[in-house]
Amino acid sequence: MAARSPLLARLAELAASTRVALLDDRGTTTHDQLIRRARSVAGALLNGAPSLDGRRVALLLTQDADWLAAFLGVLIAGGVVVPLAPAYPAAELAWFAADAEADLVLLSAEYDALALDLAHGRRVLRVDALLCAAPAPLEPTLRAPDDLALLLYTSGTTGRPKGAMLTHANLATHARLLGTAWGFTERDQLLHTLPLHHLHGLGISLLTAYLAGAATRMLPRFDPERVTRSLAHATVFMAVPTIYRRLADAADPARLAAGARTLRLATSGSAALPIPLGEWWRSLAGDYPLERFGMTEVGVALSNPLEPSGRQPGRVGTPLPTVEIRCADDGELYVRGPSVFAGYWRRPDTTPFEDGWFRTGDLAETDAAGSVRLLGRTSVDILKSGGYKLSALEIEAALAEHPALAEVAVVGLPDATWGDLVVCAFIVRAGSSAPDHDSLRAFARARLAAYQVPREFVALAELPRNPLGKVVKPRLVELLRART
Ligand code: MCA
Ligand code: AMP
Repeated sequence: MAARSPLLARLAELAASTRVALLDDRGTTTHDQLIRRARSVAGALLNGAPSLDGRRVALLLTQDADWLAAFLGVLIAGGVVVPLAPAYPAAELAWFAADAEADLVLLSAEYDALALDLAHGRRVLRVDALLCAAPAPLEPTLRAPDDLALLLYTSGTTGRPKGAMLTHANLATHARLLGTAWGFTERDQLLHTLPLHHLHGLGISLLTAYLAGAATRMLPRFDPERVTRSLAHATVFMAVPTIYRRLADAADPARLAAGARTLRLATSGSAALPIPLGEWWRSLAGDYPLERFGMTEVGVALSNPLEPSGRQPGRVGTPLPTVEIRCADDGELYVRGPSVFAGYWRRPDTTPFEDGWFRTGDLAETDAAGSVRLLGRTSVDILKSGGYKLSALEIEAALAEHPALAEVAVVGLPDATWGDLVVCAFIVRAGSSAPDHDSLRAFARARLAAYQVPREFVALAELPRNPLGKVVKPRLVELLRART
C-alpha cells in the first residue's frame, strides 16, 4: 500500500474529538468543528476536481481559528500553503505570490483592500465564503509523506527571499518530536502570540500543540496586556526574546508573575536569549525559559531539557531524537534528519546541502555533554531583529533605488530589545541634499516589510572599505557604535 501523509492521518484521528482546539476573539472551536470547516474550504477549492495536485494557495488571513481551518483545508485538497503577512507592502505580497506561482489566494475581510493587488491572473477568494461549502472527504486523494505542504519564505545572503519547501512528513515529524520532548498532552493550553508566516508561530507553536490534541488560545498579535491576562489560563507559552523584553518593560510584574507561575513550560527561540532576561523570567515565573535552536529549513534541532534543573542558560541544548549535528572545522553547524526541508523552491542551486547535511550558517561549539552554544553567524549580512531573519543585502537593494543616495550599507547594532538594531549608513549623491530620516523611512516602508525598515539612517562622508573596495561591515559597526 502506498505511504500516506502522516499529517492527514493525524487529522483523521482528531476529527472525532469534541475537545476544544482553538480559542480566539470569536469564541471556541472544537477539533471536530475545525476539521469540518477545513473540509469545507477543501470542498470549495476543489470545486469538483479530485485534487489541487500541489498547486500553491497563498493565505493572507487574520490570525484566528479560520487561519488554521484554511491551512488544513488547502492540505486536505492536495495544495501547498504559502502564508503571507500584512506587514509587507502590497507589491511585495504580489512578488511572493508570483514567485510561489500561487494561482489561488485566500483572504479575510480585514485585508479586502489588498485583493486587487494580489489578483493579477489569480483567483482571490474570501475565506469566510468558503467555510460553509459542501465538505470534501478528509483525504479526497492520497497524499504521500514527501508531498509538499508548505512554502515558507526566508531571507538569505543572496538577493530575494527563498521559499523553503516543507513536506507533510517534515511538519508531522517535527510536531511529534517537539510534542514528545516538551511533554504536550490534550490537557495543555498554548498561549499563541507569534506571526503565522514563520515556522516559530506556525510549526513550532501552533502545529505542535494542535497535532498533540491540545488547545491553543490565539491572540491576533502580541500585546503585553493581553498576554498578562491570558497566561493564567495557559500551560505553555512560546516566545522570542524581544517578547520577554517587552513583557519585562511593559507588564505589571505582580499580575504577570501570577499567570507565569501557572505555566508548566515557557520556551524561547529564534534569537539568543540574553541571560539576564532569562534570569528575570526565572525570578518571576520560577523556571528559566527552555531555550532551543531552530531554523525554518530544519525546524527545532536542539533543545534544552523539559526538566528545568537541566536547562543551561546561554546554551541551546542537545539534538532532538532523529536529529544529527556536526560542527565543521570552522565551527559551522551542520544538521541532518527527517525534519530537514526538501530545498528551496525553484532554486535547487542555492540549497546548502553537503552530502545530505544542511549547512545552517550558524557557528557553534559543543561541551563535553554535547550541549551546544551558538557563537554567531558565518555571514555579517544576516541579521535577527525581534526574531525575524533579515538580509542586509535585500534592505540595501531596496534603498539603493533612492535617487539621492549614492551608496548604502546596512548593519545590525547590538540592542537590548531587538537583538540587532537595523541601521543604514549612506553617502549622499553629489548634487543632492541629504533626505531626512522620516522620508527615508517612508521610502523604505513602501518597499519592505515594516520590520525590515532601518531604525536609524546615518549620513557618512565615506564607508570603511578594504583594499578591494568592499565595505568592511565589522568596522562600520564599530564606527556607528562609537557615535552613541
Ligand atoms: C515590529 N517592528 C519591528 C519588529 N517588529 N522592528 C524591527 N524588528 C521587529 N522584529 C516595528 C513595527 O513595524 C513598528 O514600526 C514598531 O516596530 C513598533 O511595533 P510594535 O507593535 O510595538 O511591535 P510588535 O508588533 O509588538 O512586534 C514585536 C514582536 C514582533 C512581537 C517581537 O517583532 C514579532 O512577533 N516577532 C517574532 C518574529 C518571529 O516569529 N520570528 C520567527 C522566525 P513603526 O513604528 O515604524 O510602525 S522562525 C525562526 O526564527 C526559527 C524557526 C526559530 O528558531 O524559531
Ligand atoms: P529563521 O531563518 O528565521 O528560521 O531563523 C533561523 C536562525 O535563527 C538560526 O539560523 C539562528 O541564527 C537563529 N536562532 C534560532 N534560535 C536561536 C537561539 N536560541 N539562539 C540564537 N539564535 C537562534
